[in-house]
Order: sequence, then C-alpha cells, then structure tokens
Amino acid sequence: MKDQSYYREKYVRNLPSKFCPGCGCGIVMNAFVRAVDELGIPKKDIVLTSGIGCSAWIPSPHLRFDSIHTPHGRAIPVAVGVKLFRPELTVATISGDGDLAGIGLGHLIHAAARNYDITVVMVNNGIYAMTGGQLAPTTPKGLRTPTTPDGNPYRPLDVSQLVATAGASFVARWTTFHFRPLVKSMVEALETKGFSFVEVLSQCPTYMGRRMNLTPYGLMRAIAEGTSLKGEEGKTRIGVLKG
Ligand SMILES: Cc1ncc(C[n+]2csc(CCOP(=O)(O)OP(=O)(O)O)c2C)c(N)n1
Ligand SMILES: [Mg+2]
Repeated sequence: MKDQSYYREKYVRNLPSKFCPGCGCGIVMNAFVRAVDELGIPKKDIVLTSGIGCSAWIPSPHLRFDSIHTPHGRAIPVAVGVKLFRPELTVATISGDGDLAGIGLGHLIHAAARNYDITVVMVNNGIYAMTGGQLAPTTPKGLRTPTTPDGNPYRPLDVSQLVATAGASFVARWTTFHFRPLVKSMVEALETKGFSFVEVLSQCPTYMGRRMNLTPYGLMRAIAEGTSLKGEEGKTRIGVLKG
C-alpha cells in the first residue's frame, strides 16, 4: 500500500508550504496527485496551469509537474493553448473560484462550450482568500466580508451548473470532506475526452473560519453539511451533474 510519504516524495516539491494551517488546498493537492498516480500518467506527460490566488499555488510551485502560473483569470486559455499545440499531453488547470468564476469566467464558459479536452479543478472557498477574504461570485449569501460588511446581499453563482449547461463533457462537485469520491471524480475527469470540471467546496480557515468562529474541521463539516448533497446510502455526495 502506498502511504502519504510515497505521494509527497514523488509529486510534491520539497518546499515550505505557503498554505495556512487547515487550508483545503493541501487536501485538493493530495487528491489530484492520487488521481494522477492511479491513472499511471507519467509526470512528464502532464502540464498544469493556474491563475492567481492561494489555490493557484497548488500546481506552482508545489507540484513536480511542468506548470505555468498565468496572470489572474487566464489559466484556461493558456491550458487550451498548450493542449492545441501538444494534444498528446494531459493538460489541467487548478485554480480558485475568484480566478475561474470571477475575472476568468468568460474563458471558463467558452472553453466548456467548445469542449476543449482539458480538465479544470476549481477550488471554491467562497472568497478571494489571497487578498484578504473579499466577496467573490461564489460567496454564500449573508456572509460578512471586507467588501460586504453588512453581509453579502447576493446569491452565489452555481459554477458547476453553469459549466454543465455550457456543454462540458464531465462535471462533478464535492467538498474537501469527501476525499475518496473527489479522487474518483478527478480520475474520471482526467480520463474524459472533452472539457471536464471538478468543483471542490473548500475551507479557508483564515478568512472564513475565523469570521464564522469555526475551527478548520468545523468549517469543513459546515461546508459539507451546508450542501444539499445527500446521496446514495446516506453518504453525502454532490456527484456528477452531467456525464
Ligand atoms: C488583474 C488582477 N486583478 C486583481 C488581482 C488581485 N488578486 C490576487 S488573488 C485575487 C483573488 C483570488 O481569489 P481566488 O481565485 O478565489 O483564490 P483564493 O485565494 O481564494 O484561493 C485577486 C483579486 C490580481 N492579482 N490581478
Ligand atoms: Mg477563493
């Protein structure tokens, strides 16, 4: 059986992590490398892109794959460019909700509609974490942020629904609490021919947990329980919206 040190040594650069204690980014990173390992894709055959934000740090500098850290919101067009020129490579984007569904939303919709053969993993922590927890298009209604001190008056955008409607071949949504199904969906996404999207509802202990007076684990649970994802056999799942 492979233990955590196998994945760390094979896939993660030996650097001090920039993530805050309890951040969901480590869980998403762990899930992604397990999916790659399960598929047996050689490291040299993968290119990752990311934009700007805490989540965008998952591929670069942490992972031992070729990666391109793009300007804010531009991870998807760069991934599409790599895929068009090197179709034999597996190309994936890992980035945040603000990066992909805020400043980069146009690219996301058009890449899904054109069904480009790339995988996008969106780490949705519901805020712009890196810059101090400001309102994102995905922020839960009512949440107080530095830019909505009286509470967010808007509904959050359902990004997975939007991407499915735009025409993606595969869409799945999980939380960091659902590690095994998340890995499985990442495997399916990487295997998909066409545009695949995996949304991970994730915790930011620093800018959301503190505000809600929750520990990282408490925030993880609250996110998992706050989703209407009760699925088979009592397991919480969001599952595949479109396959
Ligand atoms: C063009 C541009 N506008 C704004 C910023 C400031 N900025 C940096 S990260 C970020 C938000 C990132 O949010 P998200 O993608 O959700 O990542 P998180 O930190 O939450 O993981 C913003 C607005 C920037 N770097 N570049
Ligand atoms: Mg975010």
